[in-house]
Amino acid sequence: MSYWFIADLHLSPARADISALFAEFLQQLAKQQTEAVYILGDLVDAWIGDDDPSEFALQLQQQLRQLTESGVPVYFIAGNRDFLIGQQFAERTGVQLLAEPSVINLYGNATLILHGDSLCSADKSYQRFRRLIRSPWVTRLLLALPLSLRLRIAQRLRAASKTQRALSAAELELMDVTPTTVTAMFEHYQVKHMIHGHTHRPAIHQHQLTDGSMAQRIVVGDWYQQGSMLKIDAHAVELLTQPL
Ligand SMILES: [Mn+2]
Repeated sequence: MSYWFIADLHLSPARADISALFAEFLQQLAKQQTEAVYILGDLVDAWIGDDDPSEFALQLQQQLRQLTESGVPVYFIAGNRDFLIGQQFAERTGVQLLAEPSVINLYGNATLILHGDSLCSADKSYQRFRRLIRSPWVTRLLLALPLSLRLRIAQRLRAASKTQRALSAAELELMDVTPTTVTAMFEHYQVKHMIHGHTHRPAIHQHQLTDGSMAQRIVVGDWYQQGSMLKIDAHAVELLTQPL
């Protein structure tokens, strides 16, 4: 039996190739010995609300439904692109929404799971924006906007992310996790294992905590040029990729 972790798929109507690979991946999971699947945020490039009637949104929810109906538990932690995924989505798909961060038990190891943007604390202006946009009253306000307006906002966001210029070394640094914040998270939640996405830098890192003990942080990769997944079973921890 294996646990699977994925993040940063950024599924969108503009990338049918990624959606096809994701659909195939879900079908594979239904056929294998899958203990559970954890989606650690940014499943989609933009989510405007569970009332989105688009073919893209409906198809995605159907595909997830098929997997949960096959008996595989699927859990979701929101990222910075899809925090408007809500209760209706959960009911339609059978996917269980988890609070961020959550602690899960993987073969006796208490493991902190989160999207990861909260770890990038050097970027102060982003963290201010995050606190604002993720506050419950802003979420309510966003969802109260007419669907047509939310669609236009999502289109703008998608267009903006497509025209990203090359980033400077300093900007890239800001977009990675802040080591002191990582250490603080390990110690606050009293765990030695952490799994997250967001930075699009798949790797297994070791961190020394202030008491000298070691902790492990696994970063799950994105799905821009390939499928990326983390597979954990009783014997191995593997970061895998699948070609588009
Ligand atoms: Mn993200």
